[in-house]
Amino acid sequence: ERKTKSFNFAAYHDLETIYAFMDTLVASHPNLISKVNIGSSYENRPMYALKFSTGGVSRPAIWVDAGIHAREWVTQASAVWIANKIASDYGVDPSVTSLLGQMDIYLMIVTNPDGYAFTRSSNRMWRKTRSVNVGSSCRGVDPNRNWDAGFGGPGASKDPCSESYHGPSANSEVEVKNVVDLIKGHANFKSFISIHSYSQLLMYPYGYTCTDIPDQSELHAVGTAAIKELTSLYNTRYQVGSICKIIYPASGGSIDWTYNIGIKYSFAFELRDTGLYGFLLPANQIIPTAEETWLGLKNIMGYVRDHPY
Ligand code: PAY
Ligand code: ZN
Repeated sequence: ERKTKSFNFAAYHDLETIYAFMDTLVASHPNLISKVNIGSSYENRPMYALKFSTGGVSRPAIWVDAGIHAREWVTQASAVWIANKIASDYGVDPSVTSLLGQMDIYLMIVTNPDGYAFTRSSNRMWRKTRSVNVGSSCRGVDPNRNWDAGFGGPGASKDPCSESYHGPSANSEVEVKNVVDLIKGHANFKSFISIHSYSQLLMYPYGYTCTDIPDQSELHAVGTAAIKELTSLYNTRYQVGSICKIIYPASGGSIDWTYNIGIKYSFAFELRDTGLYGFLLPANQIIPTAEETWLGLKNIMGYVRDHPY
């Protein structure tokens, strides 16, 4: 309690500090939060999800991840703030309380720990994993081109030196495989939300094709309602649409895979800004970004809770 209160949410932190924050948060909310080790990264760093649960057995659940792209620092930083917010709002905010009365939330703050460590130590603009590519001196695979959905299709590169290199095969990246295994093993996720930056977008599938999904009109309405909440706080403008239509064709993305395995409420956020600072968003925007994002997220989560399927 004392330590989370002194944590500086308005700063970017290294991996060790984020992991220490998670331990402190779990220790101060032992009946609500546990740390789930879903496996290790390529360079052998542990990958942790925070599980928020008030009990039950394999309750319907919502997945939220941040930082699958290493350089998108406001996403990991916002996820830290959001973890703390969920913990402190449980029992206080009726919508969080009722959500956690029925569902579990899994929050993975640093989905690409090797890449994140590399952005801190060597190259602030690193996006990919850090795996070695056979036959190339370029390292890393784009972990958002490596999922088994339209793998190797439009908007992905077969060049290991490209920022959007899809990798040798779907799930070749252990970081992706670890999440895939957790999702499949759990088998009761109702929503999967991946947090990226930047561009101020709320997107739904597909990325690998501009063909509409069967649930297009519902997801568009859910997204539009969520963005209305998000924008209400600081007037940050967002657009809503499919990945393919509002940003660009991108195959092998996480939410296309989760949608195709039956997780209807699959969304991806692109947080602030629209390019002025881009990935280098000043730290004084972390808390406002996290606050507004949380309003959008909470709106989606409430909808998911109220629309079981
Ligand atoms: O799932 O968010 C998605 C697909 C679209 C993103 C992607 O390329 O994976 C969009 C980019 C991202 O967040 O990685 C947008 C940023 C600004 C970029 O690097 O181009
Ligand atoms: Zn990204």
